[in-house]
Amino acid sequence: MLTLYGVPGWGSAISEVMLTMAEMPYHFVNVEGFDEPGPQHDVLEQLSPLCQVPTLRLADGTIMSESAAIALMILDTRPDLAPPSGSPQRALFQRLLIWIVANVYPTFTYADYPQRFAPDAPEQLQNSCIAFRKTLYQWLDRQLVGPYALGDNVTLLDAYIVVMRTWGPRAAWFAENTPRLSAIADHIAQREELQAVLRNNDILTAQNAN
Ligand SMILES: N[C@@H](CCC(=O)N[C@@H](CS)C(=O)NCC(=O)O)C(=O)O
Repeated sequence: MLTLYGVPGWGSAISEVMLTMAEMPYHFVNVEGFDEPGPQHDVLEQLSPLCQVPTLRLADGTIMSESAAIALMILDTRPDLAPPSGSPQRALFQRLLIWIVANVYPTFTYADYPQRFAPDAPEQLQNSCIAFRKTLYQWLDRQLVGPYALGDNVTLLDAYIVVMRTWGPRAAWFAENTPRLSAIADHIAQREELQAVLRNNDILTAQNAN
């Protein structure tokens, strides 16, 4: 059995959505508060030195971190959750998977913990990360196809879209500035098999999220 360490609504939700799409059962361990000193931090740090969620322990005890690495691992058993090898959509899938974790995700690392990285100018760092993130999402919006991120078929990339749309700058901003991304997130959020996992992570449709 897989064990996923996370916090409802946080980055672990991306992995939860992926595992649910892939019909891979997992046990969820809530490590809320892990980003402050304390027992949850100690548990997670022992597993993964960066102390981030998602962190996944495989059945044999192997530790996986990094949402994109977890996606690639899932594709080993569920290749149908990405476009076929050799297709142009496959290249876009690979590009956007890495692009999101390499560019968008770090804006959260720095903006959520600015004091850690710029103790003399935390507000400046936070503001510039948030502004930069908006430009990234606007570029991403232009790459997306619809009704799912890459067209007619759901892929693991859609897990990022439906979860990240609920994070800053929040659903109302996405609806106004990145309408394609917003519509895709709405479309994914309607999938029957995802209802429980989305509810457990407080991931609502745009109508409800602020
Ligand atoms: N590159 C990682 C980023 C994971 C990440 O930044 N997770 C956030 C929560 S959404 C976190 O654990 N932040 C705590 C920290 O960075 O100290 C991934 O793609 O999984």
